[in-house]
Amino acid sequence: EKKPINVAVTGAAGAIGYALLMRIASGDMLGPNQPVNLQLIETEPGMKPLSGVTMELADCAFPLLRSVQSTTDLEAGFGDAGLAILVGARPRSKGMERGDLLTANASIFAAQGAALNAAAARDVSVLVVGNPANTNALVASANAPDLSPAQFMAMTRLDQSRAAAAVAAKTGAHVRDVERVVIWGNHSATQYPDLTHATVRGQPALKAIGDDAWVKKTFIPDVQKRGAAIIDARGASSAASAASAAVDHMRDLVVGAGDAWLSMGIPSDGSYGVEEGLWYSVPVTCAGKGVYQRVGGLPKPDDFSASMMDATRKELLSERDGVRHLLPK
Ligand code: NAX
Repeated sequence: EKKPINVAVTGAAGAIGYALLMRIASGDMLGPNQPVNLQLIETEPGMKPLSGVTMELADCAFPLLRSVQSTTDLEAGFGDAGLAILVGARPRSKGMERGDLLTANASIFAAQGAALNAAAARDVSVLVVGNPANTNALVASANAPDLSPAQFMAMTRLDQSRAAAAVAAKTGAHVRDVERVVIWGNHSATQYPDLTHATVRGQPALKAIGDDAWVKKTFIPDVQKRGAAIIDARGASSAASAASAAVDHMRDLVVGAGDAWLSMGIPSDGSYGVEEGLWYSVPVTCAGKGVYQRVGGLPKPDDFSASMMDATRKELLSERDGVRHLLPK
């Protein structure tokens, strides 16, 4: 039998955690032959609801679930973790300014970066889901000097899937037939969902859609604001779809995804005028075993794309300015 993989999840008692843990434990994320140990991290007030979730995990009698540990201690929770999914974050409360939220969350991710640095497996892959995800990934990595920045990723997979689903609906194709949709930049309303390289059934998506006004006036803003539309309809933010995107991201990273283009927020290498040190979403391919590679050699973006990519870059810069005091010199 395969050796179990240790998967750490923060915010495990939250809405995303509830959906995510079931998918990991059932084998959806790492496959039907891969046992897992769950290492669940919560706040003190989160421990009681978490005990209910772990009762349910036991009651599911998942054949692949080898052990479940629940803790408030970061180093214990991240100990020897091969995969870490950082979901727990402070939600925006009434009257809270965006800057306050940024700082409150950044201090959480500074502590988690330091604990990962101290305790996780040296080849750990860290996926940041909690918002503001890109800047939280930056802060966590900055506090983990012994791990490579490339090991920290911010999740934009949900945005990618939302964009692909919108294109499928528009063209009457199945979502599986929509490829190479790209999310650039921040996981926020400034993100740029880009169809320049996308294909539908192997044909250029922009040609299949044939409606530039729809792309610019409907598709892009709808994808950017999809999270708000779900809150408006459901009275709660997307949870199952966010969990599903995290499962997809980690599965592709660990198992590999051939030549598929997948978007993730990773440390910039300076391309597209994005300064190094920002976590900016770009297309990558995944070879498996935690290895990903940026898609290179793309033609220079046209003026519209360049201005969209620049706007989201500027937002990430200003977020970094807001957390500078938490970045070690
Ligand atoms: P919930 O409020 O339901 O759950 C969050 C959980 O995290 C709570 O149980 C809380 O006790 C715990 N928590 C808070 N601080 C913690 C800490 N320091 N250590 C460990 N646990 C901690 O939120 P949920 O709906 O699950 O959303 C979680 C995060 O995901 C939010 O920041 C949200 O904005 C973000 N999202 C990110 C998405 C993405 O695509 N990157 C999409 C969905 C979601 O909006």
